[in-house]
Amino acid sequence: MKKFLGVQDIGNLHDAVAEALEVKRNRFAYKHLGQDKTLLMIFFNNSLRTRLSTQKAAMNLGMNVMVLDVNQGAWKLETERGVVMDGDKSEHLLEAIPVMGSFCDLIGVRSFARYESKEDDYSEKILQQFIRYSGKPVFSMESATVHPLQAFADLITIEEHKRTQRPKVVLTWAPHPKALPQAVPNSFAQWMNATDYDFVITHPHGYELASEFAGNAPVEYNQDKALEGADFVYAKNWAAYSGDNYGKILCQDRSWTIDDRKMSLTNDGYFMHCLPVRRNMIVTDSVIESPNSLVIPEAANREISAEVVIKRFLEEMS
Ligand code: AN0
Ligand code: CP
Repeated sequence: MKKFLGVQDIGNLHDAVAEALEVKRNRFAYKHLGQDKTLLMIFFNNSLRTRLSTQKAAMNLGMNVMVLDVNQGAWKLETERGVVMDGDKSEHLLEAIPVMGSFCDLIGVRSFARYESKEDDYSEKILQQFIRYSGKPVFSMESATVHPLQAFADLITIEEHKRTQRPKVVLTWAPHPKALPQAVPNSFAQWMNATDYDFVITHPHGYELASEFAGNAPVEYNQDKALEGADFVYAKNWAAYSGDNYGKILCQDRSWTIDDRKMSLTNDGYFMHCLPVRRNMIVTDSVIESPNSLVIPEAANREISAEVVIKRFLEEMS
């Protein structure tokens, strides 16, 4: 593995989940793999879970870990080539990336969509430059269009809790005061489409995801109907993707908030969200605090998804 961005990079999903469950039972068994190896985690955006879980996973594997918050203490970075750098940016990404690469064996990058250019975001312009110029393997810790470590943790969580072989999993849009990226729903849809689950997407008109991620998953615009008989309800807000509405908020309808009535339509379904979550916008206090809420074990599985991915990188190095 030279990079980890999507479900295509992890190979057989059944094997990946089996490996995750084995790593979870015995998370310090591979400590030798990371000896004298260094992980560099680069954050262009905030994080709680990704930062802690990925560092923990690397430490489980015996690695040294360095974390750089690009916006706190580093030089302000220019990302456009050809710019006359007479403004407030002191360094270009094209020097910064190979310098960073020279101090580590593996790089994780968090860099959200900027919503300045759909083309730049959907070509993963920042992450691709790390892949091209760092000289080291690179993984997404949520980049412009994907959050694969989250989707892998979500899959592990569903596998641990499913009560039928082929559960019904519903990805539902929910309201939020700010425009959020499509990375989490994109990856969730991509990974769910790679399983044999009964996977349904529901959102208001105008929130259609990019077809490369949504695939052939049915889209049901009536949220109540979509939730009928669901075993897992995966809530998330995202901004519009389609056409000129890219990055815009089109709907603030609070009737899409996941509350007890919505959950009563499901098959005693579990509630999932990647966190951080705004209570009583996305989900009510009552639902997130209910015994059917998986948000904490789901977050805890981020350590496991990261450990499997980093372990695979290390195995290729040794
Ligand atoms: C981010 C998002 O929606 O992509 C990170 C989620 C893991 N959330 C916020 O910015 C609040
Ligand atoms: N779910 C997730 O990636 O959380 P953070 O943004 O806190 O890392």
